This record gives sequence, structure tokens and C-alpha cells, in this order.
Amino acid sequence: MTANWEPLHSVPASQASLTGGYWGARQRINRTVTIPAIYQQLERTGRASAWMLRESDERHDHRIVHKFWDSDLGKWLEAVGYSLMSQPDPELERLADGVIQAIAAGQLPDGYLNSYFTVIEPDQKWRNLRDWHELYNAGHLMESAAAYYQATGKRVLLDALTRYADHIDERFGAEEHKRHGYPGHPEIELGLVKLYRTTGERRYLNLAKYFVDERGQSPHYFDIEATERGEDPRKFWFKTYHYCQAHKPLREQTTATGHAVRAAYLYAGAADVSGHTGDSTLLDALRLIWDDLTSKQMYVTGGLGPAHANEGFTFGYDLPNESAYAETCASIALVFWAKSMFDIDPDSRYTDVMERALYNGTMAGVSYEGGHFFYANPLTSYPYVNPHAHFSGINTAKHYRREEWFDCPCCPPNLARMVANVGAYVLSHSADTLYVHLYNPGSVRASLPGGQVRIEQQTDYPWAGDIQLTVRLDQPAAFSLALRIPDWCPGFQVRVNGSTTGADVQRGYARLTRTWNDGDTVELALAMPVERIAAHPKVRHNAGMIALQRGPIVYCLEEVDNGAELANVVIPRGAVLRADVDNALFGGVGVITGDAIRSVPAAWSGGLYQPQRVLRDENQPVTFKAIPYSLWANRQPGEMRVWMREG
Ligand code: FUB
Ligand code: ZN
Repeated sequence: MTANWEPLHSVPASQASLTGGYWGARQRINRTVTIPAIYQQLERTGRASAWMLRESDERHDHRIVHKFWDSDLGKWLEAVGYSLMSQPDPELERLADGVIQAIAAGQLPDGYLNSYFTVIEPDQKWRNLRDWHELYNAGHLMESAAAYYQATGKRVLLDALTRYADHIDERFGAEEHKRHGYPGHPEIELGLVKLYRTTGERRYLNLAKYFVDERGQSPHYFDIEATERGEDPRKFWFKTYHYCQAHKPLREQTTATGHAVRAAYLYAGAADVSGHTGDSTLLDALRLIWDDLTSKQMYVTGGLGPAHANEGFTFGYDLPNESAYAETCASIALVFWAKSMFDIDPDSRYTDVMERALYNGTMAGVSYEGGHFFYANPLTSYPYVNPHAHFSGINTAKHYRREEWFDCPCCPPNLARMVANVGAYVLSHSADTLYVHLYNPGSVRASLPGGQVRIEQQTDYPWAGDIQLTVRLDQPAAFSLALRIPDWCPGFQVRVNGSTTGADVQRGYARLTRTWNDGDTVELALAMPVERIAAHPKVRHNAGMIALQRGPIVYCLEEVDNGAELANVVIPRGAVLRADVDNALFGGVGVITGDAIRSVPAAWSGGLYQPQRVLRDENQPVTFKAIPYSLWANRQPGEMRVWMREG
């Protein structure tokens, strides 16, 4: 079924100036520490120069190790593009231009563009879409090309990637003479849609749609290509195509399944395709999957994918804390998907999740100082004895601090591009409605048919719920300003030009419809109490426990503030919980304090188990301090818990 619709518009990062507050500070750290630190790692590991190697180059065999190196460089270039949009930096631009020249010079005459398969295994191109990430790399480079062109107007990367897209389009598609393949790791769908939006070339959108439509069809392409390689398709190393969401066509899928990053990239790309093609059957499927994911398979932090084995989903309500995988990239992908869903189905059910994943699951992935990263994001950490010490990336006795880099470093540059582009997530707009999703000091400009509108914001969000918005216009204009009333907010008030106004809340947004004049002000007061969050009774890992949340921020206890053995800290049901801003901590962040008890059984004889009748409970009164989960592991190493015992 197709309908006549277009997705809502986002504003590019160039139109958003997040001058201060939470995102202003994080973008400054991203620009000054994270982006340069990642480049150093790209250079140290040979990724930045891989494109200059040639097949005949003897250095190549030990320098190119990953089939998806290009994706890391692509994400870094994309981050640079977004960063340049809001903060010109000639030196950074020169560095990126050099990298881009090398990439373009590495392009083969037929348009093919992939450092690994150009240099290391030139005769293996396109032989294994299931595992070898060629289309995944292409997608990341396409996204970077669109961003870099928008930032600088320079076409070198864009031209290289449109040539590559043409090359791919000639090879894959529904036509008889083309291969009926699609990526094992979705991503190219997102890249092709961005190329389409940037160039207007509809073939790129059609190809993205083809990749979505063909996925999981029979005869199964991954079987066909495996047979062509002389392999038995039944011996697929992961055993099931659920892993890559190719077990059946997407329109027949109802649950979030398999590898979490692959899944969320696919869903985000499919949402974009649905938006631009008006295909409501895709939207119907995505809504079902969204409901499954957000009501049964998402951590309170917006983390996705509990399992290490598949880096992904298991089954409903299976959300272990200590062994959670919850890859940083998966939360970022959820942010992408949520925004794409909102833009075709405007409802705060998407942007509420977007905000949760952004402030918690995503931002936990980078240290406060900006140069260290988490790959997995557990919700409980007991660093001295972690049974999963053999998994890289999880916090273990050896690895419980964030790392400067990983063998598979997909998360750091993903985080850098997300933070650099967060301005694009502040609002969406149609011809007559401006939806404000995120609250942060600064301004965002949007073009409506009546002219440019600039929305300025002043606020201490996410540490306080008062937001002052000022509308800036060249001439009066009639439109609706729709302000998100977050799902965590139990009550709100709106004043327009100082007068309390009743607002019509539709699908989670308070709509103020009027003819706006330059300088009109809106004050939005969102009640932001500390909330004790309980998990669904089927989440067995959280039985009898609560998590603390205030506004969009999920909090945690750390050993450095509360002592060790946090499992013994019990928050009484009636305890008064105080919210403050601690100006001495991380430049000023929200903290929650209150009275708790430490339940320590006295007279423990030393054995591992004892009959309870011989014990006497000794409840020591203590005070506790909780900090934002995203900021854990920035001070002395130690335990951490999001879910705490309640008594
Ligand atoms: O395979 C490419 C990326 O590496 C995935 O998205 C991550 O989960 C990691 O496996
Ligand atoms: Zn990752």
C-alpha cells in the first residue's frame, strides 16, 4: 500500500546552535577531544592510510586487518562533517580533505570503493554479502559523503560515493540481469537515503527500498551465494538468519531479533524508505517491531541486546544487568530509528525513547573527558570477579574502565557522529508545525513556507524542567509550535507571553497554534520529580528492585560514593529522595541523595551458607548518592548499580 506522504523535515546540524548546557558541553568535548583522539587511533592502526596502499604494496598484508575498516573512517568523516557545520575548523577540514583525496584516489575505474577488497583480496569482491560488510562499509561512506558535502559544499567524496552507488545499483536489484542480494549487516539503506536526499537521485532511494524488500525472500540469497562459494549454506557460522534479520521478509516480522545494531539500522533505514515511498506496509511492520522492542526488550537506559553471543536480542523480558551487552552502537541506532519513526508517524512514543537512549545508553559510551569509550554497557558492575572477563569490551577486573580503542572500534566514531549531529534531533517540522523534541540552550532554525523561524531556548535541562523558548521571525507567521511533554513528566504548565495557556496535547506534544510574532515567548514548566522506576514483573533480574530516574536521566550508585557491596544497600519505600545539582562533579550534574539502609546480617560465622534462624539482621542507616548512569566509571574504579534493592 502506498500513500502520499513525505517524512517530516529535520534541520541539518548547521541550523542548530547548541551554545551551552548539556549538549553544548558535550559537543565541545567531542570536537576538542573525541574527534582528534579517534583520528589518532585511525592513524595508529593504519586505517587512515589504508586507502593509499595498493595491491602491489608489500606492507598491506599486516596493515589491513578488518574487512570493515572503511566504516570506522567513514563515521569519523561524518562526525567531522557535522562538527564543521556548527564550528568551522580549517585545520580539521584540511585533515579530512587529505583523507578524502586518498579515498577518491583509491576508487577503481568502475566505481568500486573498498580498501580491503581493493588491496587484500581483489578477486573476492561481492562474493559474501552475508558476512563481509562491503555494503555496510559503502553505507557509512555514503553517510559521510552526504554530511561532508552539506558541511563544506565540496563534492570529491560525494562524487566518489555517487559513482560507487551507481556501481552497486548496476550490480544489485530486481532486474533479471542483476544479483538479488542485500547486506548481511544493514546500513547501506541509511546511506542510500541520505544520498537520495542530498542529490535528488531517485535510483538511490529505489535501491534502498530494494535492499529492504529483498531481505529474507526465497530462494534465499545467502544460501545461493554460499553455494556459489562451494559452502554448505546450512553451515552458516551463526546457524540462523535471525541473526541478520533475514529469516523472513521484514513485512512479516513482528519482533526485534538478532544482532541489535544490524536490527536497528535496518528498521531505521526501512522507516526512511517508508517515509519517502509512502509504503504503509513497511510502517505497519515497523510499528509492531517497535512495540515489541520497547515493551519487552529495551533496558531502562535505552540499551539494546542483552546477549554477547549474538551481540543482540534474546527473548522478551530477558534483561540481565551484570552481563548486559547493550552495545553503544545499538543505543545510537535506536536514536536513529526513533527519529525516523517520528518523522513518518509523529508521536512522542518515539521521541521519548530517543531521548532515553541518547542521554543514557549512548552517552555512557564515552568518558566525561572524551577520550575513552565503552563498547558494552552493563547496568551492574562488580569489577573484581566478572565471569565474562574473556569478552572484550565488557567491564571486567581487567577492563572495567572505558578503553581508548577496541580491536573492533565501531562504537567510538559512531558516538562522535551522534554527538556532533545532535542538533539535528532537536526538532522536526512540516509546513505548518514545528515539533520540539529536545530541550537545550541555544537556537534552531527551520524554513517554513512563510519564511525562516528561529526557536531560541534557555534552560538547565536535563537537570531542571523549566524551559523558556523565544520565537524569532522576520514577519508574523501562523504555525503550530508543538512541544514534547515527555512520558516521565507527571504535569506541566505553559505560558505564552507571560499568560498561562491551555495547551492541546496530541500524541505527546502540547500544540500552540497561533500567529506568532518576533519575540513571542513560551515558558514550559515540566514537573521533574525523582521517580522510583519498577520493571515489568516478568523481568526476573529486577524483581524487588527499583531504578532512580529524574527527567530523562537514569541514575546509578557507584562504590566511590557509597562504599562496596552495593547489593546490600536497600532503599526504603518511604525514603525521601532529594535532587540537587552537584557543581563540584563533572562541571555540574544532577545527583540524587537520600537515606538508605545497609542490610548486613550480623553474626555471620564465615560459611558460605547459614540457616537464617541463627542470623540477626543488622540494618545500618546510611545515606546514598546516585549520579547519572552515563557518567559512571569516570572516577575511582569500583562497583556500579542501576537497579537497587527496595525494602
Ligand atoms: O560488524 C560491524 C560492527 O561491529 C557491528 O555493528 C558491531 O556490533 C560490531 O560487531
Ligand atoms: Zn559498536
